[in-house]
Amino acid sequence: MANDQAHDTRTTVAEDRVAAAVSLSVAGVVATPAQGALTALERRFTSIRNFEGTVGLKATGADAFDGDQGQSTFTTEQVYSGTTAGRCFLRATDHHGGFGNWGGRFDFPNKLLQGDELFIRWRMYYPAGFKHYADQATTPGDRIKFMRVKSVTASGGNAGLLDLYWDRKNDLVQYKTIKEISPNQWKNVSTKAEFPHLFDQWVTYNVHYIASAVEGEGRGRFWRNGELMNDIQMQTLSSATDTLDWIYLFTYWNGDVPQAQHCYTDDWKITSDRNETVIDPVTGFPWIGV
Ligand SMILES: [Ca+2]
Repeated sequence: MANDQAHDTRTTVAEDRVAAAVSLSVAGVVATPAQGALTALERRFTSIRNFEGTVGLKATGADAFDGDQGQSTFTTEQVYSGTTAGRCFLRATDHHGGFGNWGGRFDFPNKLLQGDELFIRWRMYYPAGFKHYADQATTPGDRIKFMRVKSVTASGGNAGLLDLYWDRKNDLVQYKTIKEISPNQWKNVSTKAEFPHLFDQWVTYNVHYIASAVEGEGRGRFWRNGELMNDIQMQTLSSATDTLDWIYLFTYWNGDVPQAQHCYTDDWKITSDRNETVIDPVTGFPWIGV
């Protein structure tokens, strides 16, 4: 099929990957509106968070995190768009998780149900020396929870999170995705060789989820800087009656903090409405775009 990455040598042949990513910004490569709509009309929403705010104050409000922002502030140190961005800060003393100190939460205006879909595009900046892993001496093997979609049961209980992870420092895999359930459903997204961490530059991520408790119907697609990392058939809900309710950026360091450090975030777009997306000209998949 035309939309199958396996048949698109622009993204499956290693030497074509750089050219494919570059081609997205070349004039003449025009993305067209995405076709079809999965999310029911009454559950379509779009949320923009550009982290415009008063420098030094907590990064919370209608243009930033809705809560759990902890130590996150508005800053001009690094800015992707507008005049400020969000600065996420982690203390060396934030051991054993430090929930609520790291990153923050974006609420959805409404719950998303099985069969609905979710598109997310955001920017991150990691200064040189930033460590994407837990302290290996005290908590060997711990992966870091990066971008997390909260799942809730019909009665309001915790149904586990749908997470994008940074994998272990010494693992060949770089990004992993998991649907927390019993047992957890793990999938590899990309390797360190293909997608090494980037520093002192803005990095753009795109994710597309289709919500389903059926692995063959659920979907996770992941891009970095316009390059498709993976297109995965995956279970994105634990139960067909669960919902997707909000997003965490970090919020929890999965093990001991290796050092005091910070990174930046800006220019979030979160939508369940395919009308807010276009077709990625390289893969043929719908996305928000770079
Ligand atoms: Ca901004």
